[in-house]
Amino acid sequence: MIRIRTAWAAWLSFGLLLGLLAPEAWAQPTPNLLPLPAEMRWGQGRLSLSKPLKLQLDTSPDPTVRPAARRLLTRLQGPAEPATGPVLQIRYGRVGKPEKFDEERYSLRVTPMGVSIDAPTSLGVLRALATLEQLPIVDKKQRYLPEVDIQDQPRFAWRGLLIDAARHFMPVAVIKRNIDGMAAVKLNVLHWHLTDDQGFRIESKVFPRLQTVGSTDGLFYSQAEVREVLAYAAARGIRVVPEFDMPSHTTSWIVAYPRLKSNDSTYAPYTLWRTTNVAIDPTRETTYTFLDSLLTEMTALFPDPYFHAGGDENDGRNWRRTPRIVAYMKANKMVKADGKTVDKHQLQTYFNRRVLALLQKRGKRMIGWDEILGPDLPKETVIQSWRGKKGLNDAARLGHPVLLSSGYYLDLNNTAASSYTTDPLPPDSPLTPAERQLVLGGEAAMWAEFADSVALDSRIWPRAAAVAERLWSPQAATQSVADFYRRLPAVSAELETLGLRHRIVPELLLKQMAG
Ligand code: CP6
Repeated sequence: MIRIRTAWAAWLSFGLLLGLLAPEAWAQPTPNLLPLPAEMRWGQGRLSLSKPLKLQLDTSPDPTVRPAARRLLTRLQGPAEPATGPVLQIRYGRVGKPEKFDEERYSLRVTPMGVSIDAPTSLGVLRALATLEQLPIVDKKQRYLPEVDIQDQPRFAWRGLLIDAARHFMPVAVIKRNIDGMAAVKLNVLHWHLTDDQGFRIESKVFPRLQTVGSTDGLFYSQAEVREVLAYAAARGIRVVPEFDMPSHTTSWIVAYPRLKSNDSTYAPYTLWRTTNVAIDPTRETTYTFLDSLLTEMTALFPDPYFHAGGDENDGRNWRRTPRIVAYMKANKMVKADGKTVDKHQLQTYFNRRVLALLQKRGKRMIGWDEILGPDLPKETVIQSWRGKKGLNDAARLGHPVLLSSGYYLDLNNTAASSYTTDPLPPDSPLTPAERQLVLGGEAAMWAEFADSVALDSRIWPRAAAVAERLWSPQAATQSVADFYRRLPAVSAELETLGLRHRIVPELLLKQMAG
């Protein structure tokens, strides 16, 4: 007994002595995780990756989990499936449904013996795998996972990326690799901007002129390609919300089907930058018969419960210059307080309500840009705020679920730091606790007037990672811009390996430096 105690004490004092002499020598480097997990505790042990991990997943009611784990292991250690060795054990409770904002919580533990992932839903497992991908440390040619215990969950349920595929068409392969990038930083909603003045980029079987005449370069997604993208995203726990932008931003629709137009002005040829302020005619019943057929087709194609109907940047000029529409506004008392001046906003609200009814009939919740906000707008409509923080606060005060995009516009070439410090709910937010509950999250936005499919990746990455961390990680742990920039190169390198080319090629850089 005494001898054991003595041995213990000896070892203890030896350990303490070493600890006192060189604490840093014993602290191993920690990986640069991004987004930062909610809680993590680093240990001193390590799990060498010289022996490949064996996947242990006993039953998997969600068919996405095993392929996701295999993809991760292939990226970590190659395609070998060893029969023995340290184990990656995955356990989860039930199938997670991204479209239901199901739980994304997970715990991830690495010990010298193996790795274990536990989560209430399969969605949590997918997020844990994204963290695991960022864990390996390379040390004097040895690769290992540091011992760690991570408990993680997102701050906001809606962490989106808007990709404008209308101004410049973005091929399926480009969309897919950006979905991979999203998964790497735990973004979970692809907002696919499919139509705009310059092009209608999705096949309609009911109104085929939309894509054949409405896309001057003939580039659009077939419905089979759309399904392929939806499956690819779903396998990564990512929702896809399509946007059909109306009543404005619809030159392509009107060129294809002139019966939608408001007046008889001739339409300027397409330009990438500025188009005339056209809007489809909200006063004719034929407009709604058209939309009913189109939305029936498109809501069946996209399974997500949310559907984006645009609503931005309609200045009303096109309506005010059309005598028939002005007469309609007067006849329906859509006038300002003076009782005389027509109020296009009331007509837009009327249009929104009609579109909302068409979407609700198909079981969808409507999203619109912040211009559609008004006292008569039904509360279930989700508002996406892009013109400023005010839109977000106004919408929440009026009882609407709301998303922040103002401050997250990647195409404006703002810095990652400016996105990083933009918080949907900063400590000084004027919203009440009940109003705060309505803030679902936010979306980075990549408008593509000035970016084609080659430039796209380098405009989105790595800056979208700033929005990803802002929306996933706890507020208190993410107040240092410097620490964010310190961790960013690691995720940037990870994104490069996913095919998202955004770094300056080192050889070129060296040549430039050499003059
Ligand atoms: N396209 C569409 C755009 C923008 C919007 N809608 C936009 C406006 C201003 C800025 C960036 C983008 N290019 N359809 C507004 C939501 Cl600064």
